[in-house]
Amino acid sequence: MPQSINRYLAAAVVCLVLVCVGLIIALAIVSNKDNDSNEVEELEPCTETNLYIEEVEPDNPGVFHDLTTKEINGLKDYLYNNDELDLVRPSESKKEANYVFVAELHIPNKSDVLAFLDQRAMQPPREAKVIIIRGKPPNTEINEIIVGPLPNPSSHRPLPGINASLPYFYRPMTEEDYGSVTDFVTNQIQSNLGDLFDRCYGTNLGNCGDKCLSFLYASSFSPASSGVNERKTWYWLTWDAEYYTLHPVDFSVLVHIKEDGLEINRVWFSGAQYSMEELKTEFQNGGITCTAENFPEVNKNLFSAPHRRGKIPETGKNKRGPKFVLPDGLRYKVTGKHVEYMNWAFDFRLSTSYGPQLYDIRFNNDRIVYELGLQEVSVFYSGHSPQQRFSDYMDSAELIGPSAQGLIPGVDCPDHATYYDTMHITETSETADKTANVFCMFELNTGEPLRRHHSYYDSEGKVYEGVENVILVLRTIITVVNYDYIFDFRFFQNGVMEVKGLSTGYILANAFSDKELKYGFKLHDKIVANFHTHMFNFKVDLDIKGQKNRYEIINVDVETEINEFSVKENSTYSQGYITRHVQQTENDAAYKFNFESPKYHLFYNNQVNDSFGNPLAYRLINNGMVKQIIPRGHNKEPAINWARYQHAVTKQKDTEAHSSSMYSMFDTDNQVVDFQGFIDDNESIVDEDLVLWVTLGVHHIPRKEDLPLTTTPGMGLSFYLQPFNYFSEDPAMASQDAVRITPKGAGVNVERYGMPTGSSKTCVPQKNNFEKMIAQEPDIVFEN
Ligand SMILES: *[C@@H]1O[C@H](CO)[C@@H](O)[C@H](O)[C@H]1NC(C)=O
Ligand SMILES: *[C@@H]1O[C@H](CO)[C@@H](O)[C@H](O)[C@H]1NC(C)=O
Ligand SMILES: *[C@@H]1O[C@H](CO)[C@@H](O)[C@H](O)[C@H]1NC(C)=O
Ligand SMILES: *[C@@H]1O[C@H](CO)[C@@H](O)[C@H](O)[C@H]1NC(C)=O
Ligand SMILES: *[C@@H]1O[C@H](CO)[C@@H](O)[C@H](O)[C@H]1NC(C)=O
Ligand SMILES: [Cu+2]
Repeated sequence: MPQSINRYLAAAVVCLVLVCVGLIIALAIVSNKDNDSNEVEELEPCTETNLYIEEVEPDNPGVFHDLTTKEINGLKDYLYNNDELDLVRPSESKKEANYVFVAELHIPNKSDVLAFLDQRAMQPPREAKVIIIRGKPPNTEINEIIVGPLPNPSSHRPLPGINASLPYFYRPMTEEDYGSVTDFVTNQIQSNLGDLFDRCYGTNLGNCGDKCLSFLYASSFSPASSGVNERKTWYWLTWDAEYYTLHPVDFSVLVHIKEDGLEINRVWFSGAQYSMEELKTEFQNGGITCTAENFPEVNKNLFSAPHRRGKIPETGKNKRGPKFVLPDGLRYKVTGKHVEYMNWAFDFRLSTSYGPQLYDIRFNNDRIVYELGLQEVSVFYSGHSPQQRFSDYMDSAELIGPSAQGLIPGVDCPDHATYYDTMHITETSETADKTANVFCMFELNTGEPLRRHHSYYDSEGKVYEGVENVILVLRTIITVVNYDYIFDFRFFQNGVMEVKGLSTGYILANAFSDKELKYGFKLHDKIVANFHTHMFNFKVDLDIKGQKNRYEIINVDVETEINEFSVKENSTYSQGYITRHVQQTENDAAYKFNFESPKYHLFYNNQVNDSFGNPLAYRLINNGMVKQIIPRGHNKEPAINWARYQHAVTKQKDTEAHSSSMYSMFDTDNQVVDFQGFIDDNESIVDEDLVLWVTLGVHHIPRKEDLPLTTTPGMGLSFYLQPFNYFSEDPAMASQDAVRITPKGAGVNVERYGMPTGSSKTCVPQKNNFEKMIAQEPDIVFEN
């Protein structure tokens, strides 16, 4: 199966790395063509570029490569032919049955991978991690097993490091929750309360044409909030209009999902809670007074639907914006999912459970990071109504990988990006589900210099030197119900790496009531949107000059000393100075930001110094910190206990592979993955293999401009890994993107290090046939 892409860039991409002025002029000329067609030459794409595109899946996939079709087929043969496992296939009924919830690549133990990569040992066997939900009575449970060797497995064993038998009610959101439970709730509620809906909403949940009320949204009610170890979910009633999270009505239902059936526990209606019978009786006795609300008027001006509206700004009217061109073709190379770009190299994949993961990130062939991956995305809401108040999500319960869908060229990623597909095996995939265009990669000219200095005056030497900041971006975007999260991995030519998260998509609104104003603003006639906090957690397994690393904090302290150079008597002078502290244990390294004491965070191997005695270090810079405001131990806070710290550093263990799990919605009594436990054993972290866990987040108080969609500016969160005395100078000194200008006689000399100035030829981007492609393959954009 062809892995990838650029199917729609006809032969490939084209021209220049940046928005070249010539091109903009050219486009302007092209757009005026009708008027002056005789005078305009036909412009051509700059180059036909060789794309290093993986056309076929590798026969012998590398150690980090996601499962191939051949391996998936072998895995399925093994699983479904194994009597002991006793599994039903995805297309069969899963009611009271055992089935595969997720299967994906199992990364071998780090020591085995490193022996293979660094010491020419054999490649460790390829294996799959399989999560099996065993719903067949009497012994219901959840198991995680490792199956191998692929492509023709012969055995399986429990995944080390977690309880081999997990309680059945821990299971994440399944097809059942979205399908049969929703059907049950809809039928029960409509048959008992249909008259109430007719009276109070002017429609109902049954024969309602295109003006329906539906249970389109659900929030799990964690045992931490319900007080019982049971699987319960709030189902929200909303108008079924674009977009439904902006059209809730003040009605929700708490459903208990038992092993032997479903039960409606509570109904919330118009600011009060009832049992279904109570509400029904009260309505029949005339105790409910209401005037019918109207279904939103659906047209292009509906506040919740993004259609272009408003006066078009005069400037730029009917003109397209700038586009990128690649004058000399791609400057990166992708083989399988292995990337080489300038001095950088890395591998990437999309984990079904956890989303984007990068491995073996090297600069100049020197490993900096062994593994860098998203672990969890959470959002915790506040509110008065129970459906809003208890909406605390750990998105891995929805599976992060399959939440990434086809990216749209030109908006999601620049036109010149290349795209990569993935495959997932979930409870619904009878065959391997290929998902197209889940990653894009592109070079980006940030439009800022990477460095520059301009000495204009004679006295300062008359020299200009600067470098364009051109970086490589690997991007994926996940959509979890209403929210969209853009994740970027950005590689700079000066050895810096950035991990960036941005949020957009629809906010989750709540039906307006005065009681909600404590938590948010009224944004439209019937809705209020409440305060909530988005958080992301990342694993960064740093290997700086080998695996024996230290974590050192540089404190910036303040001294006030006598100023013997002042003419004033007893004058003092205050200034900062630095002190260096190697962190000894995992508890020392669990970091909570304090504005009063500025710090640098360094990671290095104490055995590798430069000639001045400095360790060759990398530094963490976290520009996306957030404060966890829920007190420790309260309600669902333990489920994201990684958020207690802006970062933490633990000793690497294969059994501590991830900071979170897809069970974290329901497992608060006995967390399957308890990140705090990684720290609590308080192991030494001096000269050990260290893993850094970084939390990013943002407090979001929605405002009217979050309608219809939340916009990205101001929502960017990122952390950087920056070399700190690691190189002897800026490693981007080697970049050919530099310019140096010096005086030459009466004129100037422009040194471009062999690169043409770009003005020799005017060219346009390659034609993009994305729209033709999606006409033929619509499932790139929408489920079929
Ligand atoms: C991998 O490491 C875990 C934990 O140290 C251990 O239990 C397991 O046996 C190892 N597996 C292999 C294949 O070496
Ligand atoms: C494993 O899970 C079972 C319930 O399924 C529980 O009784 C047991 O205490 C758990 N063991 C550990 C070590 O957490
Ligand atoms: C300077 O410090 C000395 C010793 O503490 C003190 O005696 C003197 O009064 C101070 N002078 C002024 C101007 O504060
Ligand atoms: C590197 O420098 C540190 C002091 O910064 C010193 O403790 C260490 O022994 C040095 N390592 C080597 C291999 O010289
Ligand atoms: C962690 O270990 C260090 C060194 O043994 C000790 O000083 C510190 O008190 C321990 N912290 C906790 C919370 O146990
Ligand atoms: Cu938000």
